[in-house]
Amino acid sequence: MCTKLSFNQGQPQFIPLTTFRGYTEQEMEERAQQFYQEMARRKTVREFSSAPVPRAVIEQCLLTAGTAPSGANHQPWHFAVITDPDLKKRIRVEAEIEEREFYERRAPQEWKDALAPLGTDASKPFLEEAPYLIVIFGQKNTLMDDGTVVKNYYVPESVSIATGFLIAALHHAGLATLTHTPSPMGFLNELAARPDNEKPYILLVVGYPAQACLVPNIRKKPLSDIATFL
Ligand code: IYR
Repeated sequence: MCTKLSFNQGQPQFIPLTTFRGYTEQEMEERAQQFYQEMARRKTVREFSSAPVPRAVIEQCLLTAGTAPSGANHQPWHFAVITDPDLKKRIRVEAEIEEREFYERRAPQEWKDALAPLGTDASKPFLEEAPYLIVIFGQKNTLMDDGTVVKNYYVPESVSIATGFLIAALHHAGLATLTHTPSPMGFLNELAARPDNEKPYILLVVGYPAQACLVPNIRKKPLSDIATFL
């Protein structure tokens, strides 16, 4: 079971929405464009500096992730924040075992071809080099204060939204990330000491880019390819 939480208990209670901010149409366009530019600068990084990152920044970004919407507001996520060098090494060892299996045996050629432009392989030195590894777990259920077990809803969706918030927050704060998905990643439950009702979704590698860091020359799709207006 996961840690005890009390949330959403009892009858609906409504309070005035005081936090919403409206803007003029021009302001909205400017803000939308500025935020796009800010987010479009973000690149997934695979070469990290080992320079330390202030824990306060990570904590603040995790709080931002925790503001994400979730099924029934159950907030079915847990962020295991790993800085211990021995633990990082063990995670690297386990991840590389899975990755070697993936690249040498499990992955069909079509998948390997799709990954070719990214230049990825089974070697994952960043798991030791980056100052922070954040393992993002989804919780199938939650243990309430009164001892009852409450089922959670839309867990993958909720965890994915929170992860998006976290990536955006870390980028905004001036940090680089890598969304890493060793597969299968069940070994992370044991290494991060998380219970069986939790499933690891993503291992987020966080830090500064290495000096002279290179990234793949890839592009995002244009609007016409990603949206239709009906
Ligand atoms: N998990 C592997 C393979 C991999 C898969 C996808 I889909 C990517 O976008 C990138 C990598 C790895 O981390 O190398």
